[in-house]
Amino acid sequence: MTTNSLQAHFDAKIAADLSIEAKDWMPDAYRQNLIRQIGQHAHSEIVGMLPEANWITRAPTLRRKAVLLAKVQDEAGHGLYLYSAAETLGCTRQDIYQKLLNGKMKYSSIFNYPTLNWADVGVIGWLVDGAAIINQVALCRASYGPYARAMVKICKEESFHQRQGYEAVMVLAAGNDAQRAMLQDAINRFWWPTLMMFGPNDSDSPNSAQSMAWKIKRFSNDELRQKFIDSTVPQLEALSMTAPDPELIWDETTGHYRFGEIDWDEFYQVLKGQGICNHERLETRRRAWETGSWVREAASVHAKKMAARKNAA
Ligand code: BYC
Repeated sequence: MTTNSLQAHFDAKIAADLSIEAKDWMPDAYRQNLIRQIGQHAHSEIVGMLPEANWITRAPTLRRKAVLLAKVQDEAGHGLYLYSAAETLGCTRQDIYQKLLNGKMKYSSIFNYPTLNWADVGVIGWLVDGAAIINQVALCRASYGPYARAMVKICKEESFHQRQGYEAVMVLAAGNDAQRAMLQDAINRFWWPTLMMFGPNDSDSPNSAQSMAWKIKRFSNDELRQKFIDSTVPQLEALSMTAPDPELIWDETTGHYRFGEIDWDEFYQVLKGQGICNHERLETRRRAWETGSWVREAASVHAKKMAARKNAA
């Protein structure tokens, strides 16, 4: 088949909403765009373990500790499904992981903010996992099959994470003045960074148009951000808490909340590595890579021995 007919076949599958699978022909730009997005997504899961893991040793009860441990382990699992999905596109896990460690690939900006108190853990589950679900439910219909299928399992677990986060903040909201103040403080610090998770406004998003044409993204950054705000503000009100946005108001005519301008300077500073925790997050991952070298070495020796035994049999 000529490149033109392969391209026509690919375009027809996208138009018909059929999945593109690993062995199918695909344009190189589609492949590279997916490696970029899936890789960034995988790195986000792995770096995203760190802010909450900070509280495992200080969880207020044994039950909270067990739940938090399980949640953080789930995030590691999400990273592994996503690295596997990226590998189906022909890149190696080692290569894209090195690109995380040397700063050539991004991870979600949200994980460059510190977790200062216990309420932050509940707020991450509720707001950050809540935002992730809105984004990821749409990705369950991404045109690339291995990415879409990984998303289905991830979304099931993220729903549980969001529920546990909301349950934790409900307890604080029903607590004493100090607990309610701690919760409000956590919401104040995480509200805007959570809105930034959806990426730049559509007019400033260089990848969106092509990703939507390829049906990798089904909704734009602004559409998903609006969906998140519309579904989250009633939850905020149910807690008798407020968002740190004086312009947040229900608009009868559009049937959506209107909200203030995001601080895009802050967003781009964080992307450039100037956020509060960028340095610490990458250093932690680099240290884990170095101190874990013996595990990789032992695993590869074991794999070689097993292969030799199989060949000899
Ligand atoms: N942070 O053209 P755009 C989780 C980058 S973890 C950092 O709109 P695109 C969890 C973007 O990559 C799950 N970078 O890009 C884990 C691009 O840069 P490059 C987190 C961002 O790809 C543990 C540039 O800005 N979810 O749930 O069309 C505990 C221009 O943007 C961000 C995902 O990773 C950002 N916020 O759309 C708890 C979702 N926003 O690559 C929870 C998967 C934008 O050109 N990713 N950039 O150098 C996506 O859905 C899309 O990649 C985005 C951006 C919506 C984020």
